[in-house]
Amino acid sequence: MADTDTKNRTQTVLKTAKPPLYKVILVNDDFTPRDFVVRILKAEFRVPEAQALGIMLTAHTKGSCVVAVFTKEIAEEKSTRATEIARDKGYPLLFTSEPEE
Ligand code: TYC
Repeated sequence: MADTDTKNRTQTVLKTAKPPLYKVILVNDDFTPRDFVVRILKAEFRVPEAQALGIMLTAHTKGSCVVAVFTKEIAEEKSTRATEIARDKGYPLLFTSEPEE
């Protein structure tokens, strides 16, 4: 009888809420040396050399380039920190963050 019990039962399906993601964007300028941009991408975003070079060149030619995607807090922290390191060295280099579509 237990095997053929067809009574409706309520089932709760738990879904994990995904946090909204934010892009960190590298903005081009005319003053920051290319090798400094590559160095900061490697040091602060753990991007390998070849990829750092590609990101830097894309920002250089197109005006900006997405570096990586993180949760909001991490994206903001990382862009602020990388921008501050550049400021300390006297460069106008800018990292911003914005929500991913
Ligand atoms: N445009 C800079 C130069 O010619 C290099 C550069 C690249 C600066 C990317 C910022 O996001 C940047 N020295």
